[in-house]
Amino acid sequence: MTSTAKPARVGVVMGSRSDWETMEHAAAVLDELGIPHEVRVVSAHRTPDLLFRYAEEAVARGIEVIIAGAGGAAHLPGMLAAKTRVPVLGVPVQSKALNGMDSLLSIAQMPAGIPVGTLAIGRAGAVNAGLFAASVLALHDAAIAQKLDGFRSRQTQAVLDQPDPRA
Ligand code: RP5
Repeated sequence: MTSTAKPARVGVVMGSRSDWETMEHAAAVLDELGIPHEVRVVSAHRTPDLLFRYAEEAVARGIEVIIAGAGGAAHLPGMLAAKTRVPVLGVPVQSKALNGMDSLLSIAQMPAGIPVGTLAIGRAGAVNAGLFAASVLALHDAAIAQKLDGFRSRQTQAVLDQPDPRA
């Protein structure tokens, strides 16, 4: 699925359909900023060959950032990063057993040489991964830069407009 007819520039991937509840927040940010993206389930453990293929083809397909969400033994972001130079942003999904601490540590504790940019656990991490991807694209895309600046201004104004938390 792509958000528009244009080729995807960001890949939003996740280890399981059950991660969509979290990862839809990354896709929503990309939609809001008009960034063409695709959404895929790619499991490090259940579909390892697909994972390798996705990572190996990413550069040639024009994917500029990969956002990868996974929970528990969250190997997906690290393994993608191992197989492509496309920047990988990892979103730790909040697991039931350990509240996402397992996901966070699995994603963050990469060995030197293969970086994954690790975001916060859960929805905040997914939202920020979308915004981070937008920031990367905005470095060389004036239209995205303008949309991102607008998003940030509106967010700031919304806080300033409601200074009383009881209102
Ligand atoms: C991980 O295992 C997925 O990223 C997901 O967060 C977790 C549980 O997957 P399901 O059992 O819900 O498919 O690989």
